[in-house]
Amino acid sequence: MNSAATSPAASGQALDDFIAGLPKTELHLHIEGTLEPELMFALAQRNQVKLPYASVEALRAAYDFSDLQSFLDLYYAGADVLRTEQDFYDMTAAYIERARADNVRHAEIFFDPQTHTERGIAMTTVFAGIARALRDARLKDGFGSAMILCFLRHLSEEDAFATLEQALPLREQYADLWIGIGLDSSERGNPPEKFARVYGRCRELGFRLVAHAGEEGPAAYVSSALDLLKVERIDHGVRSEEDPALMQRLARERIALTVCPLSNLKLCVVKDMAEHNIARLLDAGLAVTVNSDDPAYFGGYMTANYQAVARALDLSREQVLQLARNGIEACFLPGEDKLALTAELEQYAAAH
Ligand code: ES4
Ligand code: ZN
Repeated sequence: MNSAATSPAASGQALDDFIAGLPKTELHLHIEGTLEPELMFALAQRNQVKLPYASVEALRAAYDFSDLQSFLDLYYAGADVLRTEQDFYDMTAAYIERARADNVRHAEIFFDPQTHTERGIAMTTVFAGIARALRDARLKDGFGSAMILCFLRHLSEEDAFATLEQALPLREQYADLWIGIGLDSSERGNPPEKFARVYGRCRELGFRLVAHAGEEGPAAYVSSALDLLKVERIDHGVRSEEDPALMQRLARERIALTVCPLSNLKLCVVKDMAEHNIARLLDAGLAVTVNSDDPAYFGGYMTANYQAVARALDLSREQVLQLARNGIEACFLPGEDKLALTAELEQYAAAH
């Protein structure tokens, strides 16, 4: 073995390789946020939709965000190319290919029906396209997945109720996939309490509940998502650190945070990856997980997210492994499936 093998650069490479092969779960992924510019242009052409960008390069160059809203404006505009069931299928199939390459074993996928039904796309079109791709992937090689329907928090609770009513007739047909409800879009000024009644209804209906909170909004939104919406996981949640009592509660109750490092960097939630608090959250005993959010817009899928934080924060192999363990613990699979995934993870760690 030459001396380079023990240099910091070489050990960084070894950890990058360990991360690449690690069996992963993905718990915070907006399917509309996986639409790569190339596919967006192809769908625009197929559907004769005019995009306000001359080229793939010009579109990519526009991915320079200052905050959540500056991103959401582009994300909703980009989703306009999605018109047919095949469009939703192609987008989802492309995501699955990327996820497989990153050794993702199970993905719990957000989708935003209001983004589409508002444009006159039928609820059935959205469900059918996404679900067909997920079912094909399951049959092909056991790629595991679930669907989490998200309400857009910048719209009214009444609108969320109407969306739920439109989706419920499809519940039985998609019972193998549609397991949960989430809450996304513009956080500030749209606190969890705005959706307390519709979450109460979703809870009665037996859905698993999650919500975005503490991304741009304050730690108080994390607390109210737990107390008023009764969610089981918090999406993002990085601002929980501002409330020590909340931190203790999250640690004690092992309430998972689905953290998205590259998203936080691109949306200026953190100035520099070296300032990301994920290692501190982990050290405080929280069930933090690594996820990719809107990978087509934020510059990387699962492996890239793990590698970015591992490098910037100089994470140990054990810390990386704990993040992956947390991802299995926090997912909505039945206990026996979690045990099987954990066994696969521990076997990988023992062999690498
Ligand atoms: C989102 Cl990063 C993020 N935050 C809130 N809502 C979203 N929808 C898609 N990506
Ligand atoms: Zn998100």
